[in-house]
Amino acid sequence: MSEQQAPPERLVVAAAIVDDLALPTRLLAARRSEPPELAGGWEFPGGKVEPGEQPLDALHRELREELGIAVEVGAELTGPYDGRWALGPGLTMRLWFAVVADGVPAPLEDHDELRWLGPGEWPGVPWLPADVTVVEALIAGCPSA
Ligand code: 9L3
Ligand code: MG
Repeated sequence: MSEQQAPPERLVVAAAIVDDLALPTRLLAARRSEPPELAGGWEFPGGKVEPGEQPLDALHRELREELGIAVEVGAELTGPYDGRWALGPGLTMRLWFAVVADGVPAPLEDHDELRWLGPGEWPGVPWLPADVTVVEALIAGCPSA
């Protein structure tokens, strides 16, 4: 009898896009329009790393595709699962701070609204359940938020 093998974990990369890497006060949240079961939930923009792709390359690609921007990437906000954040069955996420280096963020793909959340507003949108934990950790680490 062969044992049941768990499917390989898929890595998702995402960005906490802020106004200033040294002293973040504003955070960019994106409202999903796809797929229907996630539509209306707010998230850190990003997406799945393709096979053979480096995580940071995937992050730059996703932000270019989804928001039309180039970013400067800062520190990683590591999660409790080997540095990653749990998203759901078979999916974990890595997340980095980033600032916009070129372009103006626009909801080009998979989102229908973007919002810059100011000080005190970071918890104030209905984040996807998986992203709520990350927002809380982000706020705890950003006294200026
Ligand atoms: N996901 C959750 N929070 C996020 C991101 C970027 C993604 N901040 C979840 C939603 C999907 C899966 O990860 O179930 C893959 O994301 P995408 O490639 O559809 O953006
Ligand atoms: Mg995405």
